[in-house]
Amino acid sequence: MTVSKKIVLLSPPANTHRTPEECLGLEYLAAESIECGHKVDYVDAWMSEMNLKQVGKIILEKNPDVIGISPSMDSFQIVIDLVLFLRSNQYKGQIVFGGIYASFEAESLLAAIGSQIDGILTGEADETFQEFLRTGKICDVSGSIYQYQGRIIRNPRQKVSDNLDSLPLPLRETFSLVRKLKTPSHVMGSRGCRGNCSFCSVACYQQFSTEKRWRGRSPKNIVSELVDLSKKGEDMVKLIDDNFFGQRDDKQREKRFIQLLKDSGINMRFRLSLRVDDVEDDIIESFKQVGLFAVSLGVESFVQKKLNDFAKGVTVKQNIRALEILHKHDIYVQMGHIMFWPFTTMAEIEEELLFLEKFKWTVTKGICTKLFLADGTRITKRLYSEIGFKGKEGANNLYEIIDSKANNFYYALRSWTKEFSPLYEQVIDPVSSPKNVTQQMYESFYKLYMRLKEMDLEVAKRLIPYVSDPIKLQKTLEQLRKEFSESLVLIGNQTDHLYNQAGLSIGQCNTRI
Ligand code: B12
Ligand code: SF4
Repeated sequence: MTVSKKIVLLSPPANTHRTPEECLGLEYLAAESIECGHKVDYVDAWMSEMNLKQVGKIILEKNPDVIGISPSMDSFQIVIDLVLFLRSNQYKGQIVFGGIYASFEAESLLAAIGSQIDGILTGEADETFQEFLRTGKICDVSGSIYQYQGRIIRNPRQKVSDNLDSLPLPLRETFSLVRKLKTPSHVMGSRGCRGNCSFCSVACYQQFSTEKRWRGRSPKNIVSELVDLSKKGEDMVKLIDDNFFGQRDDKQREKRFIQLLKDSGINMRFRLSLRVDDVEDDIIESFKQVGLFAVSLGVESFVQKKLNDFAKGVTVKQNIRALEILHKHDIYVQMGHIMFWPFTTMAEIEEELLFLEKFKWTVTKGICTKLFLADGTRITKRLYSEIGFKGKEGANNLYEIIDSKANNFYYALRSWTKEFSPLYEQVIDPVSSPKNVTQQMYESFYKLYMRLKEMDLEVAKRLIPYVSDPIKLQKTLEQLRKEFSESLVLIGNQTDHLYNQAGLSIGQCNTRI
């Protein structure tokens, strides 16, 4: 017989200005724990804009047997401070971490507070978290990493179920907050990705739990969740899958999904992520008919050599074709694009800029995008041995660009982008998150975003002639700042106005005890 435990599951406050979104992973664990007879208090401190003191107080009052926390890159330090606060206030229960960040950063988390927590449950924890609640001993649970007598112990990998339909639906206790913050509800249609790009954490995160690259829920199971959400009043969802189109089965799964969604009669806008080799004219058209309005698309580069280095498994031609199809169907595209990596050259930058200009209607988080080197990925391992790193910031290993002209260009562009990054984030967030605002409001934000993008492209073009001369680069930057300052103030005012009209607010940083 299972002993019922009192659990707090916590999505911690985060040190970021982006607007908070729900933590679906914890919502699954909450539903699974309730199903197994445990009493769960679900605390989304990020969405409720709690500060650390408030979170600490709530947890101490509840005094649960187990606390499960999902730290992120932006909450790493906060979570450490919270654990120390709880322990110094005589909290004696068990504490476990899990999720992607904790799995990859297990060693640094254990180095910081290994003696204060039970440990980390890596990878998908639908079964292992229940096992931990049952046994109470992290050393008996597969896939755990913990500290024992000062040493770090890694238990062998767990086995996860391939049948995602058997999972209970996630707990939606934060639904009213989701609606208040105007973020679409998150829905998971699959886990993993059939791609295996060298820089991607998703592909290697799967390896904590399974050999399989991709596992999908059945269309029926997904649509029944969408219908449930619609009955609650939801009209926009973000399918958080990294690759909604997982299988190579002639799109049978997707076609069935479209049919069932049509039959359900619900009215739901949605956004999903896909690979460029999944983009086909007819399927995009059918998806649009049932509510698809935006996609996140991993293009990454318009230089074939870079695509090969990133193991994207696609060609520049396929990238172009996918973008053209999506544009033809008026789908907003949030395009993953990586301008800089250690081996970037000026010739490549000029090539990329030509395509960024051609596809300037895509949404990118600025144009000064640099390859993120998370631990665990193949490219991080390769570059560590080839070039070494300068240090680490969050989950990102830091490096220089080897070509000096490309490096000068990067720093100049970064200095331009950094100065306006709060404005950038404010303008882009409703478009890229996306926010659940009217289509008309979405378009207004998009237009403002386009003005920033055009400015960026212009700045890049004007900096290029001076890449071998840092002094001239600086002077040109100053001149550009002066030239664009009035327009930026105007965009800022218009953005504030739109935020007011749409009832949106900017994320707060509530990270101090
Ligand atoms: C939705 C999402 C977000 C959302 C919501 C985050 C949240 N609160 O959960 C938003 C948009 C806010 C977001 C922001 C960011 N994200 Co994000 N995000 C995702 C995405 C697409 C899906 C996550 C998800 O819901 N998965 C579905 C659920 C069911 O799975 P899960 O979360 O993995 O949970 C399972 C296990 O991990 C585990 N688990 C999770 N938590 C816990 C806790 C405990 C105690 C235990 C035991 C187990 C456990 O059990 C769960 C069930 O099996 C992932 C990609 C991915 N596939 O994971 C990227 C991803 C996690 N994000 C990423 C990044 C980089 C970011 C940002 C830093 C981006 C940025 N530059 O701003 C920010 C960080 C901000 C923040 N504070 O989180 C990277 C992480 C890379 C890395 N190595 O760390 C990913 C992998 C995307 C990618 N392809 O690179 N993100
Ligand atoms: S296609 Fe996207 S999600 Fe899949 S492995 Fe590549 S980068 Fe990761």
